Amino acid sequence: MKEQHKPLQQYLAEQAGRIEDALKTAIPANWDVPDKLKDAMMYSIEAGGKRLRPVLVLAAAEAVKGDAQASACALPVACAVEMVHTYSLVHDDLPAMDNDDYRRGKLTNHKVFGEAMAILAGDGLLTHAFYVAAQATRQHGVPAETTLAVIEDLARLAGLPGMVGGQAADVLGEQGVTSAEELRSIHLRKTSALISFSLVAGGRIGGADDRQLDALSLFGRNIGLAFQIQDDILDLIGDEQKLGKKVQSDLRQNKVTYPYLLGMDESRKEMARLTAEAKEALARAGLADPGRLLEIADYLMGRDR
Ligand code: GRG
Repeated sequence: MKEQHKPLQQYLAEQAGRIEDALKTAIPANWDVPDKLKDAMMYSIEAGGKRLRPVLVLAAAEAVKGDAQASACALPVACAVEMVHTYSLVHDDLPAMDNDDYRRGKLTNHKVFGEAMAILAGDGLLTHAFYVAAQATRQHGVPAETTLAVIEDLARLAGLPGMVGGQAADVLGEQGVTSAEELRSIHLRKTSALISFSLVAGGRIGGADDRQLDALSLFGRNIGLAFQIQDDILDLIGDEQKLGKKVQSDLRQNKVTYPYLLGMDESRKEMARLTAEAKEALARAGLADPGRLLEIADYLMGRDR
């Protein structure tokens, strides 16, 4: 049976399982690392996120090659992006940023390990991600040129013109964001950049040409924005359920969101428009088997967590 004929939920669960197994051994056992630091890093890694970004790395490699086995050598990069994503959540939850007590249904890292260790766990996850990505070449024979391009993309898209820059713009502009354009610019950096990275990285490892990489990048940018809109909608619905009434704005946490700026209906329309544009770009890119990625784009719009 071809991989794409499996039900999506089964595919997502199996890929998440492969990634979680690989993450368990990501820190070499013979390294001299304080146990507390390792525990703090693994606490957040194992807290059970959706593993969306690493699954996209694997699915993109498979889509380009048209072969479910093609993603084995992309596993180190899949682990690397999940480590970068997890570090961003650990740091985002700190008192100096969002000051959150819960994440992924568990106490946040600093609540369990203290602020200093949470900062270091985030630093450790970010730094180690680059070591892990390099293993694509060291252990899986991915051409060094390809891994170099992937590492360069990761530093850029997780970094200054990407996630870190977007988070800085968000922190600096708090309460000042007034237009959907400004909001889009922040989300493109905070959310889409890492999602787009994941697709392009998988594409590179699968052997995509430049046109296909451009299509994967656009697909990632758009589904990243759509993902963020659905995130905001789910947050708002969650709040309404908790409070038992309609919540008029997202200003409760100084957070300006799509539903706040555009309303629920327009936000849903924008999400559908972005997803349709993403799917069109991908369908035209001449990938060997784009079906699974197209399915994931639809799934993200309807997700409930
Ligand atoms: C601290 C440099 C730095 C950046 C933080 C990721 C981030 C930037 C902030 C977290 C807040 C937020 C709403 C970010 C947008 C991206 C997003 C929706 C993250 C949550 O991703 P999911 O839903 O999380 O994939 P899981 O837990 O499933 O992995």
